[in-house]
Amino acid sequence: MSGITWHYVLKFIITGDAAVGKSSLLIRLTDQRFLANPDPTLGVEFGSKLITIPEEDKIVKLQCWDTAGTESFRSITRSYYRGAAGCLLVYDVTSRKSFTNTRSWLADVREHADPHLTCILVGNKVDLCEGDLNGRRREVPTEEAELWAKEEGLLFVEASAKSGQNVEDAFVRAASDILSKIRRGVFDDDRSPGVKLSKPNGDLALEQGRAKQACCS
Ligand SMILES: Nc1nc2c(ncn2[C@@H]2O[C@H](COP(=O)(O)OP(=O)(O)O)[C@@H](O)[C@H]2O)c(=O)[nH]1
Ligand SMILES: [Mg+2]
Repeated sequence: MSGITWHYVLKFIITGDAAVGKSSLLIRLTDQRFLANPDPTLGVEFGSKLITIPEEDKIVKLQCWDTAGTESFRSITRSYYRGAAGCLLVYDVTSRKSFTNTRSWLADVREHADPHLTCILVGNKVDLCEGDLNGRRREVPTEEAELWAKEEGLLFVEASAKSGQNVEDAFVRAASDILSKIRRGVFDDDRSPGVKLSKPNGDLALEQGRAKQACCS
């Protein structure tokens, strides 16, 4: 393989309550599929994907760490926050409790991750709210979540891992924001642990193999 395969490698974490659809969002991003009954995440899982950021004219390799939302794994997942450049903070639009809990997940992220990290609030499962009848299942109004995201300086999107709506867009928007921070000198490229510049002639297959080994050893 010759030439630059990607310009940046960005470390992302996906966090939020159990069952809001974190693993499903990652599977949708990397495999373009949806599982009605995915296995519950034990600790941390890993997925990787190349995306293009047209506004910055860059190819980015996302390395995503999907964390377990249950209390028993919380201390493990915290150690994965360190060095992340981006975060998907996920709740379920049909569960007010999961939205309320994003406050404590955000506090965790702010305590353990890079202060310049880009965070996008993702209201997942919007497919469950489509149509008049299903509209009643919604427990978190879009405007309320949008307002809170703005107050906290988070990006915001509603998505569905089931239909695929806005899933890649959520990652692209966050990655694009990170690249603009790199351009403005907020992130210090190579010196920020969650941001790595590509090596010319980088071998994608080799890098992916290494990442898998690192996560499973
Ligand atoms: N209808 C619908 N169900 C979803 C969506 N995303 C996830 N689910 C379901 O919600 C449950 C929990 O999903 P999972 O990805 O394991 O959540 P996690 O614990 O946050 O990783 C599973 O039964 C999924 O099939 C979605 O966008 N729409
Ligand atoms: Mg999971």
